[in-house]
Amino acid sequence: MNFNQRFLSFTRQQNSLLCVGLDPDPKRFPQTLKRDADPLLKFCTEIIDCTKHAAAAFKLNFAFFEAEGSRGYAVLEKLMQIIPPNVLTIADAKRGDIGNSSDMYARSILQRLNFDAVTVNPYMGSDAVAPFLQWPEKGAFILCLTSNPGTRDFQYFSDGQKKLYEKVTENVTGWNGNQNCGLVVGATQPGELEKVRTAAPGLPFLIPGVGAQGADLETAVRNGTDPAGELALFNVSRGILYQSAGDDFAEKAGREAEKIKDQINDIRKAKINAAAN
Ligand code: OMP
Repeated sequence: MNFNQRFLSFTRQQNSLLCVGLDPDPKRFPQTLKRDADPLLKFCTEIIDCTKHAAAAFKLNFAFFEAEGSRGYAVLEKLMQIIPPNVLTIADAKRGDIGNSSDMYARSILQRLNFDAVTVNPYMGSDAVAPFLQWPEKGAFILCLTSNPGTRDFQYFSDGQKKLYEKVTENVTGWNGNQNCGLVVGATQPGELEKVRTAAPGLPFLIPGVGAQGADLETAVRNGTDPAGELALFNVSRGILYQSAGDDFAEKAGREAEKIKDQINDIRKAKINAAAN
């Protein structure tokens, strides 16, 4: 099965378009956890355990693990053993380099660590992205229009005909021979999200920006899903991880994940019903 088919089968099986973002920040860990032998592992393990029923995917942000050095990398490896096989694993590593270097990044993330997908930066072009697409069952979410204020610096640059993010959308559609390309499009720019969805109707989208970055969930789901209300994952990290600073942090995270999953599903249903009427 290619990645894009797997994407649909995971989201359907879990009946969820929620991606739980694992961005574990030790400064925000509950006090009691700080006395644990391995607070990073304990925090992530408990979060995974309490949110896995509501998640279609976990996105592990490498920055938060690499900041802990070799201990953080060891936690990353352990978490890959703990995450259940019915939930997609996305390495948020934003890689991309000359071909032979990208090939090593792809091997380390998609083969050795065995992630299902990785976030990739397309700035260096097709040869930098290609190594991440060599295994059809593994996917690459390519940065298209990001959620941060800095998008204005480059991504909106136009040659008079197309903006850079539109060019990225067009090229990625052309790189999808193995049916394993996806796009990262921020929920913070809902009008553009709708435009990218129209330009790339068959690609899975990874959509961050809901929660701490303040994007509206309803507009993001309406504009980011395909006409069948599918092919999108909505990532929420801080908005789930830090619901409570007490011992009940994982339980509260689980409840919030469940709530967001249900909200997304209600919006999908309303979108499909509105289109049918
Ligand atoms: P929260 O704002 O805490 O939900 O975290 C958002 C997560 O999505 C972080 O891990 C970011 O690194 C990531 N992200 C963005 O916020 N914006 C983007 O445009 C792209 C990403 C990403 O590639 O995941």
